[in-house]
This record gives sequence, structure tokens and C-alpha cells, in this order.
Amino acid sequence: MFGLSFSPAPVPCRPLGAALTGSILLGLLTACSTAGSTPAASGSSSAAAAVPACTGSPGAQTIPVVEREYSVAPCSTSLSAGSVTFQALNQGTTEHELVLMRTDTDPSTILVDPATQTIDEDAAGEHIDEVEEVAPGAGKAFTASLSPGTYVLFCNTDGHYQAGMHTQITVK
Ligand SMILES: [Cu+2]
Repeated sequence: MFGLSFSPAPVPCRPLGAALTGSILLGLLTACSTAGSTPAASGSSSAAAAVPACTGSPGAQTIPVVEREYSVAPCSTSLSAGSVTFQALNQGTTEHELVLMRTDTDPSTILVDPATQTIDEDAAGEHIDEVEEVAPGAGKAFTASLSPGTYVLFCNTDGHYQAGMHTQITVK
């Protein structure tokens, strides 16, 4: 599982890696975090991977949404009303889902049930559509016809919402 996507991540600190083969990764990470001269501008696993650009046109948009632990990153948070296809792209290492809900509530204030570690998708707003069980490295899509308003894109896998997997979007 390490080999697939991130193993040769460039470490933007110092060019001393070549000499230190065996324990380079750990060594460089330590060097990075303590050196401080170059705040990890790229390469760290927490740095945002590029989100593919939005495509289509107002009324028929396609919106890539990159999911990882623990964030939901659409190509844009300001969309046009009409047909919108959301493409959930799981760039994380665990399974995610992508749910679209219409609500005016600030997503950070929506209650998470401590027993289930999820939010109530029907109580918190109007559930529009979703894709479930998006495997790491995989993608799934759904298309919705959206009227102007405020929505939330989120993952409701146990514990993921409160860990940060929610993003508010506005449809105009
Ligand atoms: Cu998730």
C-alpha cells in the first residue's frame, strides 16, 4: 500500500538525502520539522494534493471532490444552479463516502451523535444524494439538479465528519 501514490514524495528541505539511503525518510522528516527554514510548501502528506479543475459550464458542471483523512476539497465552493455532477475522488488511505445535503446551518455547528459518531443526515438538512464506500484510490460520482442555496459536502463514515470532512458550498 505504500508503493502506490506517495512514496517518492519530494521532500523540499535539503539535498542531503542521497547519501543517507537507509533511513532517509525519517531523517529528512526530522530535518524538515526542526530546520524550519522551508515550511513544507509541498511534498508532505498533509499538503493538499491538486484538486482537478472544474469542468463543464453553468447548468452542466462537473465538480471533482478530493477526499482524504480528513478533508473534503471540491474544485470550487461556489457553483452554478442546474445539473451538477460531483466526482468523489478518494486520495486517502481509508474508505470514504460523499454526501450532499442542503442546509443553511454552519457545518461546523451540526451536532455529531456521540454514540454513532455521525450526523443525522435527515435532521440536519435536506439530504440530496450521495455515494458510499469509495475505496482508496477510487472514484464515484452522482449528479444532482441544484437550485440556489447553501449546501454541505461531507463524509459521514463514523468519526469522519467531526474529524473535518465537511465543506460548505454555495449555489447561485
Ligand atoms: Cu470519510
